[in-house]
Formats: sequence, structure tokens, C-alpha cells
Amino acid sequence: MSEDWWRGSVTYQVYPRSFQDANGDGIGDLPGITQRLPYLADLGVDAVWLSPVCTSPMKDMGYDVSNYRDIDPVFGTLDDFDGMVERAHDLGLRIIIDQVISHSSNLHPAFIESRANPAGPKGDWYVWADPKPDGSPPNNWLAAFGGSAWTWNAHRHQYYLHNFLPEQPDFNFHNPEVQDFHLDNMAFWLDRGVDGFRLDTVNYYFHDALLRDDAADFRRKEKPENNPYNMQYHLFSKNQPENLAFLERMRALTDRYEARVLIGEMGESHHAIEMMGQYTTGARLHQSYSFDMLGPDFSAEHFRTRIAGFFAGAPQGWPCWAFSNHDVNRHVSRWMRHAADRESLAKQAAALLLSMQGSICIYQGEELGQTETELSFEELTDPAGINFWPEEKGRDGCRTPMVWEKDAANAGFSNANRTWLPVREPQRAVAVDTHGGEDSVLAFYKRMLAFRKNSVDLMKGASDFLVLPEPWLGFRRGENTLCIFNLSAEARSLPCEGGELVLSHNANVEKGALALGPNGFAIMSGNPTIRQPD
Ligand code: TEU
Ligand code: CA
Repeated sequence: MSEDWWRGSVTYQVYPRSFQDANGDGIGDLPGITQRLPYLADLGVDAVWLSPVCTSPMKDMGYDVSNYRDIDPVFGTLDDFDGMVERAHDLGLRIIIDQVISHSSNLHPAFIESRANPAGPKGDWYVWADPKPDGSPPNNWLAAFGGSAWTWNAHRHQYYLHNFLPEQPDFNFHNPEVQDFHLDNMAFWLDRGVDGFRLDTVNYYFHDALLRDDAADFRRKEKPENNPYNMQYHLFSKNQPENLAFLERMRALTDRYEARVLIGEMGESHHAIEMMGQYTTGARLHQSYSFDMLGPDFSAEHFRTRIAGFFAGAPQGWPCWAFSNHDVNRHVSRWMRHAADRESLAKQAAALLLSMQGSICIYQGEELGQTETELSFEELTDPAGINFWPEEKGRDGCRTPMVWEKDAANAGFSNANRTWLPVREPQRAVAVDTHGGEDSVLAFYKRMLAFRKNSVDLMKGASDFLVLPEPWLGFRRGENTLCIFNLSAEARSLPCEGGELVLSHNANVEKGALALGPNGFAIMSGNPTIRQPD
């Protein structure tokens, strides 16, 4: 087993509630995932990342854990988990689990004990602080899902910190026992055979011990488009220097096992690129999962500056890029205004993402060209949607069930009368069984995944960006691969001599020109000479 299998690998994110329901209760589960693993092996991904499946009151859909060593009954049992891991390994797929340790559920026994007994052994496991003299919270830190990051507790006569919901109290990582507790829990899963962790909110573990105020708060009005969260210019509530030493302890633990991987999720921050580099340089994380391509920006300059900027700043670091996940609008919907049609955009995005330098995460359904589901307020389950409605619609629209068979009940996801989020049109229309043809989005993903896996240039080659005006994006990878994209809905062409098309869509090379139609792209070999468009 190669130790660095994860360099350039592609991980498929499964949202367990919405992948496959095996017991008919309308919610996806582990036996359902196990049934569908052959689909993922056939798709050609290297690993599967499961959003959280540990015991949880589900206030934030599993990102609020009440037992780090068991499976929530809605998803199954530890036996089901072991069965899934075994089946995945048989199929050559690795399993990466979400580890949500910055905070727990407020129903975790450690929090209940901490709250009840300030002088007891767990008294200091969470972040407790006295009120200001006027009774208000200790500082101005904001919670991502709205309001202050502090909630009053009448029993302790103190506030506790929660960067997300009040039901997600933050652990106090300044206490070494808290660090040990989490490392022990991670060893529990490593011993069970998981191949790695996606570390939720990895830059939130430590808070400023002096509890200093965060800087300017640009609240909801000025926040970037399509961001479902409360925004603040975080200086002290996260991104603390003490975190690096803890990540080194975590790496030392995983290095005791063979070929495991740590992928840290680093919430957007004013210095995200520097932090991503810092967290993956030296014996810390293997990959930093970037938020940079989860937003509205679809310009060539954006993609170029993110990728080139990362490697310029952190030549020893390693990024992980994604266009969609369970927290953001699906990219086909998000970028549709730059596209002529859904399919061309979906294929172009696949080609672009899967030709990038770094590792890649794709999100369930994107291989179908899936779009965001429109939901009514009554259908929402996500607190971010419920709290910020109607300015924001929250994250349920990207979490609706996977569509397998167009004409089956619940598109083959479940045989329940009612599923936790609805299955409807137009999502159903792009179900897996509609992708039989060679031209389908799914068929393109398979080709592109296979191409990447067999291309040393795409897996390991450096990126060298061409100087081209918008909306052209072009870069060479390694020795012999050129990737070029028309990021617009209008046909364009530029002078091009030599080279051969290897994989393309809406592309044509003739008479010394490369013509790319709406959202066209070309992956070429043979080092063609490209010149500025006229
Ligand atoms: O998301 C974290 C996340 O998106 C934040 O870093 C966010 O960008 C920032 O707070 C904005 O200021 C993860 C999970 O992916 C999400 O589903 C959970 O709700 C969240 O953590 C809490 O565990
Ligand atoms: Ca179920």
C-alpha cells in the first residue's frame, strides 16, 4: 500500500442521510451505503468520505456528537460500520470519516458533567467564562448560525462558548485532557480500519485564552453572496497558534498506522491560503480542504490565483479542492449564469476540477450534473436555513436524496412513504439510470476520473498557467498535458499549433485554431503552442 496514495486522490463525499435508505424509514443509512459501494468503485474514485455517522441528537445533522465511539441508530450499528469498511476495502475503496471534535453535542455526557460540576474533573473541558459586569457575554464573538457565540447557563452563572449552535458547545483544547480524549477516540476508529479523517472546523479547535474581542464584524448585510453563515473577521475565536502543536500530535497518532490521511476543513478566513499551507507543511495535516471554490466566483483569475497562490506560498503543502459539498449551493446552480446549458457546465466543471493540482473531493450527485433543490420553509431542517430565512435558504437544498432510478418510488432512494427531505423534479430527471449514453455527464465523470488516475501529469505534475484574457483559463500540467477552458456561454477561438485533443467537449482544432463552444474545454497532449486570441 502506497503511503502517499492520497496525493492527487479523488474522494467522493457521501451525505449518509441522503445516499441510500436500506430499512425504509426515509433516512439513508450504513447498510444502504454498503449496497451502493459498487457504484462508487465503478465511478472510479479512490476514497469515500462519510459526513458524520456517530451518535447525535441531530441538531446540526450529526455535526453535534453525543458519543464519539458509536453509530447513531438512525444510520445502523458498529457492525454495520465494520461491514461497510470491509466491503469498501474489498472493492479497493478507502473510507474517511468525519471527525467533529471542535465541539460536541450539549447532550454529550462530558458537557452535562461540565455544566453540573464546575470544580469536577470535567469542569474545564468546555469554554466557560464569567459575564461582563453588566451581565452581557464575555466578548463580541458571533456564532455561525446567528447571534452571540455565548449562551448563559443559570446553574454555573457563566456563559459557555459555541461557534455554531447553542447545542454545539466548544471544547476547551487548552486543557490537555481534552486533546487526549479526542486522540483516544480517533485511535478507536483507526483500530477499526478507517483510512482517514475529514476534520471538521479544524481551525476552530483553540480559542484565544484571553477571550479578546474579534475585529470588525461584517454581519449579514455585507457578507459574501451565497454564504449561509453569520460572518465575522475572526482573529481570536479561531485560527490560534496553539493549534499547530495539537495537529502534530494528531499526525503522530495517525503515522503509527499505515497509509492514513488527515484532511482538515478550514473555514474561509482572510488568510485562508496561508493557513492551508501552514497546516499541511511539516508533520501536520496531509491535506487542507479549501473553501475557495465553493463560492460564486467562476473567473479564470480566481482559479489561477487560488492554485498558483497555494503552491507559491506552500511548496511543501497540499490542498484539496472541491466545488460542492453539503454546506453550499450546488455548483451547477451557483455558476449557471456563466453557462449555456446545465450539461456543458457540469462537464466543464468536472474537467476543470479533475485536472487541478492537489487532491479533490466531489460531492454526491455532482456526477449527475445535479442542481440545487427548491424547498419551502416548512420543508427545511437545517438551522442555518430556518434561522436566516428568507434572506438565506440554508443547506437543505444541496442535501436532498440521491436519485438512482428516474421512475422508481423516491427515485430508488427509499421505499418509505415520506423521505426526510423530498425527492422531486427536476432532480429526479437526472437520476443515475438516465446516464446510459456515452455523452452523459456521468459517463464523462468516469472517463475523466480514469484519465486523471492514469495521468502522471495530472496526479503529480506542477501547474504552469498560461497568460490569457478572461474567460480563457489555461494551464499546463507536468510534461505533456495542456488544459484549456472557455469559462463562458459564448463560442471563442484562439491560435493553436500542434498538439492533440485527448479529452474535450464543444472543442475543435483546425486550421491553426482551437475553437471552444459554450463552456467548451480541451485537454491536449503534445505541447501545442497557444497564442493570445485576436
Ligand atoms: O462547516 C464549517 C463551516 O462551514 C464554517 O467553517 C464556516 O465557513 C464559518 O463558520 C463561517 O464563518 C462544518 C460542517 O461542514 C457543517 O455542516 C457544520 O454545520 C459545521 O462545521 C459545524 O460543525
Ligand atoms: Ca434508513
